[in-house]
Amino acid sequence: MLIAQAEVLITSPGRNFVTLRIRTADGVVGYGDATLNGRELAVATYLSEHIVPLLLGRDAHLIEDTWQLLYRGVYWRRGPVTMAAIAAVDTALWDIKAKVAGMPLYQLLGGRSRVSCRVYGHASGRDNEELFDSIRAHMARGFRAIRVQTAIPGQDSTYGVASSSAAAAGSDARYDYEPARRVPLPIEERWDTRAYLRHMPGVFEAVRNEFGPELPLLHDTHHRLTPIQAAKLGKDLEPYDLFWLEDVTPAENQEALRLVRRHTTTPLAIGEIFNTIWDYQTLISEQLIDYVRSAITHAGGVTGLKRIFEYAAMYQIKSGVHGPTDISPVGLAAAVHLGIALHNFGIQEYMPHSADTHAVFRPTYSFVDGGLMPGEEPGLGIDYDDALAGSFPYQPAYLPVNRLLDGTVHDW
Ligand code: CS2
Ligand code: MG
Repeated sequence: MLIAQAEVLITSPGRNFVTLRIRTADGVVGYGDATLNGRELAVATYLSEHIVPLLLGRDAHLIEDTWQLLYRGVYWRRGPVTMAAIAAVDTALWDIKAKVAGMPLYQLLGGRSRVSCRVYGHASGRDNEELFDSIRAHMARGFRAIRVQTAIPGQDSTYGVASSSAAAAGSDARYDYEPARRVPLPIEERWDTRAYLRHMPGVFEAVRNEFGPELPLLHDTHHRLTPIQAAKLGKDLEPYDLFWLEDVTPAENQEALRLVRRHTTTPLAIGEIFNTIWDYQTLISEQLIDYVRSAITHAGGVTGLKRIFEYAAMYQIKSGVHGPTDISPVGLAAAVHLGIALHNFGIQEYMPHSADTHAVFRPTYSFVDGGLMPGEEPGLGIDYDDALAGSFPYQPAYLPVNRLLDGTVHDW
């Protein structure tokens, strides 16, 4: 099972995706997602210049050894670029191993632990009326758990809020707040923490009054609060029984979550920008969080993420895998295979990709009754269309930056 070829594929069907394709000497092909939103070419170059030469001629079956070689063997370890590159290699090798075994990947990961992976969708609105319409539109499309984001009065644009009703409902202009924008320089947004903290409890009260107590509701703070502000928000939202409150602080300082935890019983989710198990060491061992948010694409692949979840399971912490549109269908497929097998699965984020993206990657997972089901064919269930991908050339794009009202750069 020697590796004969490894290609870095870049396409932009509405947004940029970086994919690694590994081919063995006897023609088995595996795919891995290496997309790092807004910094795509850094990972592509890391792969093509530094990793592909190491792969050629290696045994494709050596998944753990390859992971360790690319992690320990380069001296410079961790970081989003390195870990996304390792993730792509690792995922492609799992895809190959499952194809050779003649099984869908989840069978190699231990087999089914559940019927499907429950997901949550993104609803948003510039006011409550638009937000309610967006929640209804998501429920009509089959979502049974909803993330709620809303504009903050007095702010021109807010993270997570679509710029039109159609986008908020999840049309094909869907989720326009999410992709890195195709602009020569990052767009600048403004942020007022006090206005945000005042506004959010009333929004959740209105949503609960309209939709009742059952619907699981989530909210993303996108790293913007200090620990004491986060503690206040968690406390203020307790009456509305959130499924989780996400990324309340930047959490590079894991100990910050001790303070938040002491003040609130609102469940906490964190980690979409983390990339190794070490980023979670204090958070997990001190039970400061309830859900682990890393993605296969950013945290070292199936091998890296499985290791984090098994550690989390010892502390009754569950998975809540990051699944915005910047995780390609390859990364999402891998998450669904892992999620169906994992004992401590919690929920999966799901922002459906555009029709063009589906046409390029041809994923075989399906969205049924509020959950994602993996495909049943051997491997991950991805079949990349080179000709179509080639018709969507890479376009430079930047995520926005965020400034406080006085101009200070803040976390986006
Ligand atoms: C977001 C992310 O899905 C989420 O919870 O926080 O979509 C994040 O904005 C993007 O991954 C940035 O690339
Ligand atoms: Mg998030």
